[in-house]
Amino acid sequence: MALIEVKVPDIGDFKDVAVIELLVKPGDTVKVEQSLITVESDKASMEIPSAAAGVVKELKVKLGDKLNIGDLVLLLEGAAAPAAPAATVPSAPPAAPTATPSMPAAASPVAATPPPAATPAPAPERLAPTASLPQHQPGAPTGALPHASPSVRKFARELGVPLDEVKGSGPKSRITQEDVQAFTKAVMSGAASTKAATAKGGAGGGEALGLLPWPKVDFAKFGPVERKDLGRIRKISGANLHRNWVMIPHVTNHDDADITELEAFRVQMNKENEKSGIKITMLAFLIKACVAALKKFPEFNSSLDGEQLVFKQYFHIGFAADTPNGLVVPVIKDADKKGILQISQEMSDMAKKAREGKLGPADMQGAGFTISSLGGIGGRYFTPIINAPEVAILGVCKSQTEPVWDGKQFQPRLMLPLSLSWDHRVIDGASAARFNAFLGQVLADFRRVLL
Ligand code: CAO
Repeated sequence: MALIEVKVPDIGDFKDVAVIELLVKPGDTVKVEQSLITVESDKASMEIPSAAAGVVKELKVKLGDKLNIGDLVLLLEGAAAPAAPAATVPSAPPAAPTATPSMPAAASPVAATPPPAATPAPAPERLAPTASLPQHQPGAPTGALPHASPSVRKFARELGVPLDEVKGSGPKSRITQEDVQAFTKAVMSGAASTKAATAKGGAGGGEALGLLPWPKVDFAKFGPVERKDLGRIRKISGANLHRNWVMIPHVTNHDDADITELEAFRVQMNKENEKSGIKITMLAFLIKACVAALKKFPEFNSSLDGEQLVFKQYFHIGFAADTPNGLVVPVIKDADKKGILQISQEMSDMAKKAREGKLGPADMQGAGFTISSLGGIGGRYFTPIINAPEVAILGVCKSQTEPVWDGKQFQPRLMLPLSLSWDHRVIDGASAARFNAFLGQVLADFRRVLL
């Protein structure tokens, strides 16, 4: 197979530009115009694209090397003959590296901050006439700019990270992609704040989204008040709910399930099992019905991990439990392998432990899907918030006897309101409607669970 020499193209008047980043390694497959290395002069940095497609055979440069036009960058093994070097300078920046699994590229509070004014500003001076790559231009009117390669700049810009607030850990305090990720994580976890948020008071990070500051009111002006610290569970669940609400594009589909026969069966079973001391609950049936739906629609039992979906082959179902200290979500593990009686018993034990504040971390971990039931309390429909990293949650409210048209006349049927919230990055409305419809069919005729 032909070996192709990839050389430094025409980069204008710049001489002895230093190699500051190697973006490929031997064995990598590269496309035409894919960035191979980043070079930097004392005025600007830019990425050198590949003139041809192929597999990297050998890198001919290392970090710190000084390069000039025509210098050999690497040898490619490939069929395509290289284009003329000058024509290889792309007119648009190459794609930024993908976000790592630990920091999904989803919208986040910091992602919504206005991009740093400096990065998209038109550069007064270009490395090469056709190159639009250089972003780090000390001569730009926006003043001193942080030290980072174009790909890191693009990455930061996409996340809305203000680069001038990121501390660089690379040579000469150069900001690396890892620095941008660490900054984002610190802001997300509340361990750090952007200057924009701090300047405006920082309540809940809303200012970082460009929102008005949280209203500060002297309530005592209007009447007597009492202040109480938020409890530990409320603080933890509040922070989690807030993150999930802001980061997940939620949609909720509402539907109704006819549970007339199922409720009659449940009541009958409870009568027959009175002596066992185990009360069969509607929630136990719902857990089993959801397992059947998750088997049929596996994306509802998945999690986003960077650009991959993780499909779980286990069926661990969380259920929201209201306690005097706040909301907790115990998990019924391997619900597919358990019967209704066992699930009812476990739920009752776990709900008791939850109310007594005795649940351990293991009791609340590993859920692939969650059910939040307000059936014992009331209401019609609501919008449950997805319990990340899950991608869907089912809310159920109080069932009511309603007139349902059977084609000839109205029949009194016991109808259970369902509210399914789902992550639109993973699930579409049609799938959600099918999931609810299937759930309705199973609840209407529980024999379908066996199919
Ligand atoms: N429709 C009508 N009645 C229902 C029902 C429904 N969907 N679900 C339960 N009920 C009835 C039960 O049959 C029971 O009636 P009886 O006492 O006459 O038998 C009564 O309501 C109480 O049920 P329960 O709430 O004790 O039991 P459960 O299995 O339904 O729920 C638990 C257990 C732990 C989920 C519940 O106690 C709880 O904490 N729910 C709140 C969850 C919550 O807060 N979700 C919101 C999260 S978002 O903030």
